[in-house]
Amino acid sequence: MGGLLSSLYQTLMNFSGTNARILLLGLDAAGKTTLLYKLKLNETVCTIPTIGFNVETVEPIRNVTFTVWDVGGQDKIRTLWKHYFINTDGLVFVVDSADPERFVEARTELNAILENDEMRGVPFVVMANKQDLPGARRPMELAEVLGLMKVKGQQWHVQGCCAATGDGLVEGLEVLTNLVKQFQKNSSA
Ligand code: G3D
Ligand code: MG
Repeated sequence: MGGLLSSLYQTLMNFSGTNARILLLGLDAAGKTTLLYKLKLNETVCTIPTIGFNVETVEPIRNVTFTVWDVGGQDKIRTLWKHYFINTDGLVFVVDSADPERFVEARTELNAILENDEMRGVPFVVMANKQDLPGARRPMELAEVLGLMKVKGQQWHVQGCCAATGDGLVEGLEVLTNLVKQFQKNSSA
């Protein structure tokens, strides 16, 4: 656990100098809260009750802020997301790899997120979560069903992980850190 935490802090340290706003999104039950707790980001979680959906914000760690909410289900509230997309530097999209019945829904929601002007060019990492469960789809298979190969104009990576044990979390965030740094450099150029 100490190892996981120190690698996370090492990774987030790479952001130093710049502030980064990271969104952590996914369908309900994908594993977002588990992931936050595993990374010990729970202590500072505060919930902002919002009409239609609850937004959690994690206090900045090494200049990095995480904002979290459940996506899915209600088309109507999607218009409310926009406000939270402004100035986003990176997206973590968590998927339950062992729940194929919800892959289409996950794909629809991810596309709805990426379609926003505010998200243009923003890099993202798909966390193919629950790899420990029997029948979990492998990361590349998930990339296929989510239609990631068709994504244009933004960098992405799919990371197999198990939020319950922490496996793969730091690796995924490390990739995101590098993509975000590149994105910030290009945006300021
Ligand atoms: P959410 O915050 O995205 O809605 P949660 O999702 O973090 O609340 O997780 C939903 C359920 O999935 C929880 O189970 C949680 O323990 C489980 N879960 C999360 N990550 C993993 C994982 O990597 N492997 C396995 N096997 N389960 C995981 P409960 O039963 O508490 O609802
Ligand atoms: Mg949750």
